[in-house]
Amino acid sequence: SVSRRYAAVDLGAASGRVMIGEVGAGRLELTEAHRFPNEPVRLPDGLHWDILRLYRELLAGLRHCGDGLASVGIDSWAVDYGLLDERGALLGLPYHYRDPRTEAVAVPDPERYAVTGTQHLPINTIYQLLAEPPSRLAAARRLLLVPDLLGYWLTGQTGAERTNASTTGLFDARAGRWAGSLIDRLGLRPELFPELREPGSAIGTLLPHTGLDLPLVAVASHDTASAVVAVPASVPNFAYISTGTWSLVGVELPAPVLSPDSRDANFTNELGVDNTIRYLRNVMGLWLLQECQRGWHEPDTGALLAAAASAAPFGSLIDPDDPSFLAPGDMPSRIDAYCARTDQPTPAGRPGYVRCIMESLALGHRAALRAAARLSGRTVEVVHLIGGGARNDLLCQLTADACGLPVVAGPIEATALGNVLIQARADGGPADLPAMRGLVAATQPLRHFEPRGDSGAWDKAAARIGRE
Ligand code: LRH
Repeated sequence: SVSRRYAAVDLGAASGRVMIGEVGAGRLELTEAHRFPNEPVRLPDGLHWDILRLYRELLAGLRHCGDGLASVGIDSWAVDYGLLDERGALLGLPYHYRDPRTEAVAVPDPERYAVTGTQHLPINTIYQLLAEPPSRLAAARRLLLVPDLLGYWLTGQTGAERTNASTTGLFDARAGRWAGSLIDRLGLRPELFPELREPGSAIGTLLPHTGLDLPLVAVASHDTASAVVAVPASVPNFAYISTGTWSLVGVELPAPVLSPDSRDANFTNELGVDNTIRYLRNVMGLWLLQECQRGWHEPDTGALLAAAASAAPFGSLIDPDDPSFLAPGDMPSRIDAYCARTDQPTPAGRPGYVRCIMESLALGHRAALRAAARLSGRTVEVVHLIGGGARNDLLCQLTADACGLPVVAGPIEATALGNVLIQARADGGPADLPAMRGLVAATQPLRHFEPRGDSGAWDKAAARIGRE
C-alpha cells in the first residue's frame, strides 16, 4: 500500500525540530529532518523568543525534507503571541512566558474560572496582555499565538487554532469560542482575536517566496494537545503525563470541570481534538533539571541521571511547583533556599540535586494524578508518560513507584506524531482518536514500568512537601 509523507514542525521551549512522518496502512514512521536549540534572548526590556531564528530554522528544515510532502503542520508551546499592526507587521519581539513582567498583574479572579476553566499561572496570555505597554496594545490589530504567527508568515493567512486558543485564559471552555464578555470587560479589542480554526483544516499554500509549494494544515497547534493525540492508550481509564520543559498531568474528558474545587486545585480545561477536554495541571517539569544543567555547563543528562540513580533516596524534597522555581536563573541556589526554609539538608552534590528533582517531580506527578482522578470522578489504571521524559528511566520508575500505578513510557516524539496524525487524517488517514492511538501503539516502541518498593515511604515523602 502507499504511504504519504507529512512534515511536522514542533517547537518546544528548549528545542525545535522538523520531522518527516510517513503514514500508511499499519505504518507510522518518524524521521528527523532538522533539530535546533531554542534559545531565548534577554534584552533591556525583558526576555524574548528569537522568533526570526525559529522561522529561519523552520524553513531550513522544510527544505531538508525534500519533495513529495503532502502537507506541513506547526505546533509549539502555548500562551505566547505576537501582535500585528494594521499593515500586518509584527509589533516588537514576542515575550517569553517566563519574563517576570506579569508578576504585578497576575491576580487570580475566582469568577473567571467558571467561564474559562483556566488554571491560574502568571504565564497565561491574559496576564501577558494586561502587562503590555499601552502604546503597543493601542497599535495592535491582531494577536497571533506562536504557531499561528509562523503560519501567517508562511501563507499570509491569519487565524487562531482552537486547542492553543484554549490556553490563553480568554477562551470560553464550554462554548468553545473566545470569551467575548471577558475580553470586553478587560478593555481588549475583540478584533485582536482572530477567527478560530479547527485542527485538520487547511490554512493555505506556502507563499511563492518561500520556494516551497506546500499546503499548511492546522494541526492541534498546542504541543500538549498534539502529544495527547498520540497517547497509545488501549483502555479508557488512562491518565497521561506529557513531559518536557513542563510535565502536563491529567486525563481526557468529554466536558470541562469548572467547579470551585477544581479551581482551588488549579486544574485547567484545555481543548483537545474532537471536542475532548484536556483536564490537567502544569507541574514544573524537567525545567528544574535543564536550568541546573545550564548553570553547571553540563549537557550530559545521561551521566547525571546515572549518578542520581544511585544517590540516597528521599534526602531533600521540594514542591516542584513552588513559584520561586518559575523564572530563569540559578536553580541549585533556589533549591538550597527552599531546603533551608523547610528545615531540610541541602542536596549533596550534583547527584543529590538531580535525585531531589526526580523524586520531587514524581511526587508532583502523583499529587496531580490523584487530584485529576478525584476531581473528574475517573478511575486511573494506567499512566502514559510521553515526550522527552520517556527516555528518562529514573523518572519513569520513580513516577510508577510514587503513583503506585503501571507507567507505559513512550513515544518520546509524541508531539510530532500527533502533529503528523492530524495531517494524515485530513488527508484520508486514520479516522478518529482510537484509530490514531491504535496506530501509535502498534508501531512505536513503548516501555513498561511496574510500581516497586514501599508505598508508605512515598506517602511520608508526599507529606513532607505538603502534597497528597
Ligand atoms: C508545554 C506547554 C504547556 C504550557 C506551556 C507554556 O510545552 O505548551 O502545555 O502550559 O508550554
